[in-house]
Amino acid sequence: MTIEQFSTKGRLADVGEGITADELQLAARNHGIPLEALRYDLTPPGLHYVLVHYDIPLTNAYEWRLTVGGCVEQPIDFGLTELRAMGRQTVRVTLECAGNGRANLDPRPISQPWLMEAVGTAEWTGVPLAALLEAAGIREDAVDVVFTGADHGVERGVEQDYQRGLSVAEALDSNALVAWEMNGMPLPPQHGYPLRLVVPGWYGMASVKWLRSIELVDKPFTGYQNAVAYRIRTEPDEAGTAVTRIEPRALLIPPGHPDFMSRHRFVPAGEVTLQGRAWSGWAPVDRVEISTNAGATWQDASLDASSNEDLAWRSFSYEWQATPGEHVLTVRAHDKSGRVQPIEAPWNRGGFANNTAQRLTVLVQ
Ligand SMILES: Nc1nc2c(c(=O)[nH]1)N[C@H]1C(S)=C(S)[C@@H](COP(=O)(O)O)O[C@H]1N2
Ligand SMILES: [Mo]
Repeated sequence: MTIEQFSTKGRLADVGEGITADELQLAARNHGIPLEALRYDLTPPGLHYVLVHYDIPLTNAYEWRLTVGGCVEQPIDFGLTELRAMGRQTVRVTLECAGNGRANLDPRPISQPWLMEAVGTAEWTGVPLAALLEAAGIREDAVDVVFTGADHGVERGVEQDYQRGLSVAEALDSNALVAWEMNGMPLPPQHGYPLRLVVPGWYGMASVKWLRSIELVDKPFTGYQNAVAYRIRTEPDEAGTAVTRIEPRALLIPPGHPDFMSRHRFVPAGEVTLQGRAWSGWAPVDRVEISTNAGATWQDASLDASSNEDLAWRSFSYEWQATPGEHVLTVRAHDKSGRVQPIEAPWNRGGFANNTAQRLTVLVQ
């Protein structure tokens, strides 16, 4: 075997081709939120979605060093104790994988086969990234900031550390945090123990886990995860556009009870309170619409005002008079920037940023 053998372009499933063993292997490692766990304001860490490109590294908080270097006045490195002494801020953030929705696309991009469950909301505690950059002193020639994790692997024939870049302006203005706690506890291994970046509003790929280095560079960063992966393309060889912030999405907590195999829902007739969560990385969600007849007519759901914090999800609810028979429930989110979730989002080769509306078929008895 040679590394070159793995340097294939992203593949699309053939017509009628089912989930492959490679996709199943990814799906068994990288799990989504069980949709009923949308009931928690804060996702308990074991129920938060997980996405790991390579292996979860074995790490130790006592020995951990984070270096800040490159185009800075004074390179610094920090241990966990020093970072804790720099300040402490807690931010509620909804993270979503950029590949959420991919497995429902036709043709299906072969990769982690998310349906719509690659989301979770946590309170992350750490020090603002801006404070670390200011401590090191950003030099005039700095253009991008490169974040490197401790995990290492091969992706389409390219051996690499997991790395992502942000522009200096994005790094300073995004309220990003270098976090050591999730929901008041040390980060679990799969979520980046002992230290990770959290970039509120951005798709998950920006929030580098097992963060060991922050390097300011004087040219636009062209690493794999910025320039090759995470680009919206319709043709394999085009440069495409960068995946950045989270598009608006609403998800219903599936009502009633499920069939084990198909997860088809059974709901007793009468008054049913439909509930769910809606979020957007561009601006807070300010409206959620719901349809109980497959999109023929729409009503406004009521939004919970108390959860309208930052860019974290908001809960919504709607009282439905459920009549016997089969019904298709669907929801769509609007945000304060004027973005509206589409019923069907346009296709792209990576299956990125696809916020096609959820459709949930229920049998009312
Ligand atoms: N070091 C490192 N950071 C990473 C990843 C990774 O594979 N390695 N995956 C990214 C992707 S694609 C996503 S969606 C989020 C997932 O974060 P979570 O597993 O804490 O939900 O982590 C991001 N940060
Ligand atoms: Mo992701």
